[in-house]
Amino acid sequence: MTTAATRPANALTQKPADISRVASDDDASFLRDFRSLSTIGETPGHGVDRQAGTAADAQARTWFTSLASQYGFRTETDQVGNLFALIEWNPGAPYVLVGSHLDSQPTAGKYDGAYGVAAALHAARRLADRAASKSSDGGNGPAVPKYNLAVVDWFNEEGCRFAPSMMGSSVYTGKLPADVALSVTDTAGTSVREALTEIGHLGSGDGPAAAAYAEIHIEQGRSMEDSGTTIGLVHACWAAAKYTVTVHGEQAHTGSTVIADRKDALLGASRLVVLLREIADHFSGAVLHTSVGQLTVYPNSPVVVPSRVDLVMDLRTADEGVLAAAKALLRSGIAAIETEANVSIEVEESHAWGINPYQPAGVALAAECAAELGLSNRRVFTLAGHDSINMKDVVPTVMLFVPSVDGISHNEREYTNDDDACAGVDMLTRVVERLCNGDLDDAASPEPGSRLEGNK
Ligand code: HGY
Ligand code: MN
Ligand code: MN
Repeated sequence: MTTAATRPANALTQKPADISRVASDDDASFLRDFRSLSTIGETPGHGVDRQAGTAADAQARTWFTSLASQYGFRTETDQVGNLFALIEWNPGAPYVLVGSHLDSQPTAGKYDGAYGVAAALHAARRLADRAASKSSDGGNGPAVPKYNLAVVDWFNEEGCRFAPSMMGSSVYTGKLPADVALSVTDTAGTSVREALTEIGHLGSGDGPAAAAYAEIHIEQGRSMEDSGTTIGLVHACWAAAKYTVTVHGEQAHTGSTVIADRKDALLGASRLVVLLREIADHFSGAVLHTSVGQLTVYPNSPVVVPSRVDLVMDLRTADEGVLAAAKALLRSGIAAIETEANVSIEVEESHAWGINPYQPAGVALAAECAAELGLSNRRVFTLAGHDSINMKDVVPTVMLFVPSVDGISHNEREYTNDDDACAGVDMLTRVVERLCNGDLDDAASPEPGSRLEGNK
């Protein structure tokens, strides 16, 4: 079987429904830049490690600013490290934002987030070139766009070093106070403010005012590959509920303390891990995904019964009813574990989002663009979180996917073939061109009145 690991780096998969794309200089230029980005923070397993606010993240941000300045875009950084490359066509007009994130999970793939930022820079460069050739042909080309354009690298989308995830876009959209974000610390006690200062990327202000937002990302699942689809039109997201949990026990000798006297925090935590899987199994049809992705044991000595375990629980589903039922099972399961394992368990819901639709007009606009370009497309859910989940609550937003080979994600073997990656850049360019022309101005926002006109 051909897997992401064995597939050649330039493998092409042409889907029957697509009009054959002819590889262009634009494709070659995009792939060259994306490959250079992929070497930053590269791991021995050919993935990347660029956790937010680290030296590798800083290097990726320098890659961004160098490319932006090569294209003639001005760059600025806001108060929580969101990095923007701006093209101003209409002084005073708000911006269409397009981007994703350059930070990664530890031992991550090269595509998650980074593909979307590289694609956004290239889409912006193509649109800037077109606008420049229009002004040099005496105004006979297409009209000057209504909105300005800004490419964005959202700070700390992944949330692995600093929780919560989608931190930069949460602050930008007013969902998380900047002070709270800047005060978050990693496990070594370094705050976001200190990390950004250390890498020289603590900026100021709120960033440019947004009129609309577009993002392209790899699917991180296999539905598009299975259906032979090149472009995913994201119409809604799964709900997520993340909990930070502390299991309290009592430190004791692993050899000498009799079993009946033990308050073993790790036993309680282990039962929680199992409980989460049992709850997922309880709902047939795979409509609920549950995990514990992080476990910190104290004092973590071979000869000590642990007194404390911190962990993070993550529940995702496309069904609010399932989520409510899962939460009820979780509550009763936790109470039982406290009794059976002789521990106490503190639970805090630390980050959550609901099943909110993207604006249907944005999905329709994206479908039109895909049809114009002859690219196969279908409506898809996003199971993972994205900065667009925040942005869609405040401005008209288009979220696009390209296929992930074998659905592999948060793994060094994550892979998208070059042809799909390049088709995605064409698609993003066309969508952003239409957003800059104001084609989604009438799209209702799920929370009317919360658009970011006052963001500046
Ligand atoms: O939680 C998430 O899905 C994320 O950070 N992308
Ligand atoms: Mn991502
Ligand atoms: Mn990710």
